[in-house]
Parts: sequence; structure tokens; C-alpha cells
Amino acid sequence: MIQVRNFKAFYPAVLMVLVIGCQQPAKQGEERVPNTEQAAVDSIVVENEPLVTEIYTADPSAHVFEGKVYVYPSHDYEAGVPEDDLGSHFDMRDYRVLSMDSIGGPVTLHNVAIDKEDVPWVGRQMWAPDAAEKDGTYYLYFPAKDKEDIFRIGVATSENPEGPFEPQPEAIKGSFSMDPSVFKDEDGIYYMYFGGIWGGQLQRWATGKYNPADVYPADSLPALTPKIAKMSDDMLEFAEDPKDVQILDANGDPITTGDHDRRFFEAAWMHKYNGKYYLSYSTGDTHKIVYATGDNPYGPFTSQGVVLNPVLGWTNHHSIVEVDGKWYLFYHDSSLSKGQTHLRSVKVAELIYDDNGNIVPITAKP
Ligand code: FUB
Repeated sequence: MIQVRNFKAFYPAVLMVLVIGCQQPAKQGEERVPNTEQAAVDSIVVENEPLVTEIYTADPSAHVFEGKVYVYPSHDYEAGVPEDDLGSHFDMRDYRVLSMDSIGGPVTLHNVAIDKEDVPWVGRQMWAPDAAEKDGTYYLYFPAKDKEDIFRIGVATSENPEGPFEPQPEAIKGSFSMDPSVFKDEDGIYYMYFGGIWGGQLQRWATGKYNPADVYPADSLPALTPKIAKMSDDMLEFAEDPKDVQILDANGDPITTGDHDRRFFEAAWMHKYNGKYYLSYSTGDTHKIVYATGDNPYGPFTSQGVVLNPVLGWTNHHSIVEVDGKWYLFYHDSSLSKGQTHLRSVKVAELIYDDNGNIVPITAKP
């Protein structure tokens, strides 16, 4: 384990600015270009350092376990796989956990928590993970393509939050697509949210069965949604068939496929603030993290606004966690790799709510 002295700058909310710019969403098949000049609304501007610089890290899922902050990121590295529209260049092979006693304090980069060679069913691409704790056992949930190149979600267990984790021999039965995040509600029930379109393959499951053709609903029709499933008591399986999580506009109509500024792309995260359920997610080709609120874990959720404007790099991915009475947004950008989309670094900023429970959007400078 390496003690990291880094994480010197942490400049939370200071400036309200208007960032001006506009960009058309990329169509599938178009080149994915790093993006920093997107339309943005009034936002808090932050500028933070990567939590660690020894390795590239991305897709941070943050939790407080045993009084410390643990971050479960993807471990980006240069695998040498050519870039394509399905994200083949994100060819990660293991996970490393980060931890810190407090936000802004020294960050520990732990040893490899699990490697793809340890997981019999995994073929390639260990993407965005999450973790949960129940009765003293830690569960690492991770997506990867199986030997048939179909994304599944696996689970591995440990007595320690940082691992090493022992994988289940097979992926979670009935799992598909990627970006799992596990939310524990106040009644002690755990739910997994998951899914992602394009390279995440969610569109291939629209009929309930795998269809390798990438077909999407027409632009005017309801967009594909994230999925939710209650977890079994032993946390190793789904306790129910995954269900659609509906995201509605202010009129109560489903967000449509053509609404690239608000439709679900990937990276669903759930948190609860003042009794309300906040579903946040990435809009993919418009590069934002947005959120929608609801009254229960299943939704429906009503679209509200932006959490995080586009960062340097193509992907935008986050988690939201309360630490010592303050709320924080963990996110990533490609500043350390000077804009390489698949080599990202995890950062953290304070998250502010207004008096009505609206999240004040953040603009993160590289
Ligand atoms: O890191 C690989 C993929 O990129 C994640 O699973 C997505 O959320 C995006 O960040």
C-alpha cells in the first residue's frame, strides 16, 4: 500500500459564473473528441488536483466505511487497444481502492483488489465498479465483458473495505450491461442501479433477450432507462427481475431518445437528501451529469437539472456521498493525461444544495 501525499488543492464553491458555449451531440459512429466547451448554466467553478497521480483512476464510487472515505474507481491504463465508438480502448484489467481519513487529507492507494485473471467468467474491460457493506462483509460489484463479449455484472467479497476481494465464480444471474451502483435505503434494503447505452450494451436488451444489433427507440419515443433490482439478503443475487427506472420531464412525460441533454446514457447513482431520492447519471454524448428526483427508490423520477458540467475528456462519471455532515461530488477528468479520453483521474468537490433542495451545478476546471 502506498501513502500518497497528494490532494493539495481543494477549492470548493466560490464563484458563480456563466460559462458560455454550445456543442451538438455526437452521433454514434462519429469520433469521440475531448470536450470542454459545452453549454452550461450558472454554476460553481472548482479546480482540483487528482486524488492520486501514481496511476490513472476513473468512475469513482465513494462510501464512508469504518469512519473513513473509500473510493472504488476504475483503474485506467494504456492497454494499447485502438479507440472505437464502443469504448474498446477502455480495456481495464483490475481494480485498486483509494481511502482517506478525511476529505482533503492524505490518500492511500491500496494494492490490487481484484484482477481479471482471478475471475473465471471475465473476458475483458473491467469498467466502473461500486461497493457495499453488510454485516461486516464488503461487496465489490463490477461490470466486465464475459468470454462472449457480453457485459455482465460480477460480485466479489472481502472482510476489508480495500480488499483483496474473492470473486463469485459466475456473474450475477440475470445481470447485463454495466455501471452498477448499490444504494442502501434507510430501511436496510439494498438496490442495484445499472445500465448504459452505446458501448454499455443496454440497447441490446430492449426485448429482454440479448440482440447484438444496436437498435434504439426513435428520437420521439421514450428513451432507454437505467435498471433497478432489489438485492438478495446475501447480496450476491438479484431478489427480483430488473425493472425500468422511469425519468420524466416536468409535464410527467418520459424523457425521449432525442433529448440528448437529459436522456440516460450511463453511470447511474442514487443518494437520499432530506427524505428525497436523487437519481443522477451521465448524459454521455452531451457529457453532463444530471439529476432527477423521486419519492421512492424505483421512481418515477422527475428531471431537475445539472450536477456537473462537461469535464476535460469524453466521459463524465461521479458519485455523491455525505461525509461529516457535508456533501461531496467525486468525479473524474483527463487533466493528468492531458486530455486522453481513456486515461482519467479522480477528483472531489463539495456539493451544495440550495434552500429548496436543488443541487447547485458545478463546473470543474481541469
Ligand atoms: O470507465 C469505463 C466507462 O467509461 C464507464 O463504465 C462509464 O461510466 C464511462 O465512464
